[in-house]
Amino acid sequence: MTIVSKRGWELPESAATPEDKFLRRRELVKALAAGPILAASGIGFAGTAWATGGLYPAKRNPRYRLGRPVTDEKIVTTYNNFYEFGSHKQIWKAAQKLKTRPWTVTVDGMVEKPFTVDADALIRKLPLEERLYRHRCVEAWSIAVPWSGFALEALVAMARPSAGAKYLEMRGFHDASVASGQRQVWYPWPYLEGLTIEEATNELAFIATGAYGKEIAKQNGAPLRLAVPWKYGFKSIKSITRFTFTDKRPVSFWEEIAGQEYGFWANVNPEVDHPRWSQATERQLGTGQRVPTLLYNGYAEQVAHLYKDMKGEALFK
Ligand SMILES: Nc1nc2c(c(=O)[nH]1)N[C@H]1C(S)=C(S)[C@@H](COP(=O)(O)O)O[C@H]1N2
Ligand SMILES: [Mo]
Repeated sequence: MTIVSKRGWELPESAATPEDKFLRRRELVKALAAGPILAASGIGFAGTAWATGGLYPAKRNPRYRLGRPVTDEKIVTTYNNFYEFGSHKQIWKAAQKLKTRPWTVTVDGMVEKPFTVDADALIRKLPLEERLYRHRCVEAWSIAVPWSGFALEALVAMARPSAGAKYLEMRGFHDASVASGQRQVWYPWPYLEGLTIEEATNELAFIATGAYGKEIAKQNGAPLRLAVPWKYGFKSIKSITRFTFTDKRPVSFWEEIAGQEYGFWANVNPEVDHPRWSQATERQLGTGQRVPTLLYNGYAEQVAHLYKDMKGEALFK
C-alpha cells in the first residue's frame, strides 16, 4: 500500500505497531493538549471572518476514494435528517435558526482533566483535511460528500482518556426555543450517539467541520458533526456539544426509541435487512440510480478487524 501522507494517524492500520500508535498519540497530545486552547475556554467569537478565515478548503487527503460521483451540494444541503428540526427531509430552512457562534464543546468523563472550549478555537487547533466519504442512511438512500475536518483520534488524544474508558458518548444540543422538533418531548433529547474507543480512534472516524470547501452548513450539523461512513447514517451525530468518555455503553437516541430496529453497532450490511425493508440496495441521491449496498459501506478494509471476534452482538442494526 502506498503511504500518501507522512501524518502518523493516516498510516494504514497494518503499518502501525502498538508503539507507533502510542508515540503518535503522545505527539498529538504534545501538539494539541497544552497551550492556549484551555485558556480559550468559554470565549465566544462574534466575527465569522476571523473564525474560519483560511481554514477552507482544506487540503484533500487522497487516501479516501469514493468510487462514485460526489453528490451535488444542493442535494446534500436540502435533503436532510435532523430530527431536532422536524421528522421530515425539508428542515434546511428551519435549521438556519441554530446559533452556532458562540458554541462550546465540553470534553469530560473518564479523562485526565475535563475541559470546555470554544468550537472555533478547537477547530483552529486541530489539523484539518478534506476527505471524500460515502454516507449510507439506514432508510436506504445514500450520498457522497467532500467533508473537511479532523480525525476523531486527534480529539481523543487531546482528551487523554483514562485506561478504564471504553466508550465515547457524544451529545447534541438541547434548545426547544430554536429547534421545534425538540418540543416533541417524548423523544429522548438531546440526540446522543456512542462509539467504542477502538472505533473512535479508527482512522476513518472523522469530525466534519466543513463541506464542499467551506464551513459546514447548519443543516448538515454545524459547527461539528461526526462522520463514521461504515455505519448507518444515524450514528453520525450532528451539532455536537459534548464528548464524554465512559465505561458504560451509551444507549443512543434511536436505540432508546426503537431498540428492536436500531442498535449500538449499526454497521452497514446489505445482507441484514431492516425489520421493515431490505438493505440490499440504496437509492443514490442525484443520480436516479439504485446501486448495491456494500458490506461496511465499502470500508471493510479499514474496519472489519474491529468486529472479527465479536460473537452474539447485533453488529448490523
Ligand atoms: N443531531 C442529529 N444528528 C443526526 C440526525 C439527527 O436527527 N439529529 N440524523 C442522522 C441521520 S439518520 C442521518 S442519515 C444523517 C444525515 O446527515 P445529512 O442530513 O447531513 O445528510 O445525520 C445523522 N445525524
Ligand atoms: Mo439516516
